[in-house]
Amino acid sequence: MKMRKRPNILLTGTPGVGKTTLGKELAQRTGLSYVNIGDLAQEGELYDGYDEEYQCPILDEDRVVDELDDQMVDGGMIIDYHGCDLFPERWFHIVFVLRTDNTQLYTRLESRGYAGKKLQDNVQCEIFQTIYEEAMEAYSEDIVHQLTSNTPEDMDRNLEQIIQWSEQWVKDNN
Ligand code: DAT
Repeated sequence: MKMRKRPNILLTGTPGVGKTTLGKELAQRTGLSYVNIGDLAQEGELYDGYDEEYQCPILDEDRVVDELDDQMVDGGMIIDYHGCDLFPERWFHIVFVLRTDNTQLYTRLESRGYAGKKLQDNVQCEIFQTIYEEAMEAYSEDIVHQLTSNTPEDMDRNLEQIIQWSEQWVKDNN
């Protein structure tokens, strides 16, 4: 039996905007597979050097792409990462950039233990809508959508919208 085609979804945005929370719930509700790029890199040690300024390993982007390519070609994947221009454009059928108000984001990142320059830089990343602009450059503008992610109600609404979109995509492509 031929497998039904399923879409690939990218959830991106500044750290703390709610990608992981949304992505995991979405996977449960849709049966799509959720992959957190940070976790994948950690498990496979897909690193290429160390960033002294931010005190974190540097992602080996080529190996991450190689690691996931077969699964992405098969479809049905939800990818979660705080960047988006490292992935091939052909991978995604839709790109969601989650957005959070600065004050809320500050509180969320602070309670995650971020402080000093790391905290400031991440909040600034959101203020300057860096990831949204990155997404608009890396993908066709008509597949890039911003989602407000301030409250649990926002998350419920976002979930419903993505589930509906996904169901429609499956109908249209099978
Ligand atoms: P990310 O994966 O983008 O780094 P996360 O899913 O870990 O973000 O969420 C960061 C924190 O914010 C976490 O404590 C859960 C909370 N959160 C996520 N989405 C939210 C929403 N829509 N409303 C309120 N809190 C939210």
